[in-house]
Amino acid sequence: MFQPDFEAMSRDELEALQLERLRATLTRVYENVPTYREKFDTAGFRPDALSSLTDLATVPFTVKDDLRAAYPYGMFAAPMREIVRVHSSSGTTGQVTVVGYTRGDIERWGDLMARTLACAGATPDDVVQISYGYGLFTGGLGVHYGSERLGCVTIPISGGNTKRQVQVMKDFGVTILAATPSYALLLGETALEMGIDVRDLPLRAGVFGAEPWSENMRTQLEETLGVLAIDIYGLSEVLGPGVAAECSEKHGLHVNEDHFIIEIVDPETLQPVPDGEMGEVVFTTITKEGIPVIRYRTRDISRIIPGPCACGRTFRRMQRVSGRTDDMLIIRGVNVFPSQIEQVLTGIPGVAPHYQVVLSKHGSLDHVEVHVEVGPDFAFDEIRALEKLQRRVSAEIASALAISIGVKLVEPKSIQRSEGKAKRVLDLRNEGSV
Ligand code: DLL
Repeated sequence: MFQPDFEAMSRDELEALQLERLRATLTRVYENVPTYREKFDTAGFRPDALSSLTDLATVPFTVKDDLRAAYPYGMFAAPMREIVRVHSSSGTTGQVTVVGYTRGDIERWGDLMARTLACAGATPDDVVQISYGYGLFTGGLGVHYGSERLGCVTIPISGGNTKRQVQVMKDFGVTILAATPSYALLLGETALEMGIDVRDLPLRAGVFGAEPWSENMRTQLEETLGVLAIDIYGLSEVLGPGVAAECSEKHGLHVNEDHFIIEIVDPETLQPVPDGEMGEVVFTTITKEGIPVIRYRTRDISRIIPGPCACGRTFRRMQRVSGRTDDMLIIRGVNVFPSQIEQVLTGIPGVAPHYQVVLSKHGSLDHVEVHVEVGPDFAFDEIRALEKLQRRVSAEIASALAISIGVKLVEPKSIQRSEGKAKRVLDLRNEGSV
């Protein structure tokens, strides 16, 4: 553990610390951010009236639109002269949002990312290749500061130029890879094409996140790269990476609860649900200065895994995020996340872990089809074998997810590879009828 005094705190100590920090944060935003002042006033909530952590449930939520409306700096709670860094979300789902960090925020972020890397067993003897994108995306620089903080050799290679990445991994003696799981897969595939088996290299752990991935994908990555693969989670509005991470037990992600209060709420009623039940993840930051967020609705779906963890960390664990409410497909009434389809596909021999869910219009009806590549050794011109495999894929999806869905097997390498977050859903519904 990087900070055992915090990571293994007793629950009582932790809750006392949370309450103190929460009070300070609520006062800070009330005094400095008009959006919060208005929200709190309208709800009749006064920060000094908060007497226990359960009172948090009476505080209004914050949503992405609040940040958009305050674009670019309107929700900052520190004067601009104290802000030393900004990051921003990609804006693929609308207007971009901007987040700001004070020097103290950057330091704490470094600590939290050092914790994250330590969860993967990293020490100052490690060599960390950071293949998350650098820039306005929080992935690259987030991991970077954590790696330096821990004292690892830090390789700021960013995403892209995949052959060079493989060469660097080999030549520089990389032991830990930080990348999206889809990019890690591409790195492994590219290495094989270059005649390099990553399992023969010193690489021993991967910190993979920034997009949903399945348990079977973990097995594939661990087998093809010869690593311990852990899931790391975060979002720019709350911090970036460093919000939660799996330990080597690989059973849920420890939330850094001394910095973030997690709640799971029913996405319809917005009422908190008991530990163990699925719902939307809501975070309140309690140490951020630049842009604290109060009850921020992430749209990510998860649950708290009840009970202690064998690793000794006392922070509660959240289950891996299977998807976002915005990515959820409703297929004839059944809710499905692309990562659940991935879990099925990656368990079938003969198909490759490269897939896309394609939405189109047939007349006025929505049509859903999964495109998945066959494995590199599959003879694509053997029609019978192809039909057999296709039937198997359809049947396994039907049995696991209780939906019947079109499946199209496609040739190896025909699905676009990603160097960052993979695009799992291709929505062609506005591009005319098929
Ligand atoms: O993706 C921060 C990050 C960088 C996390 C590097 C981990 C590693 P955003 O670009 O703001 O920030 O996207 C945040 O990505 O709300 C989730 O929907 C999704 N996400 C992030 N990590 C995971 C994960 C970064 N481990 C959004 N599993 C979040 C599933 C994830 N989804």
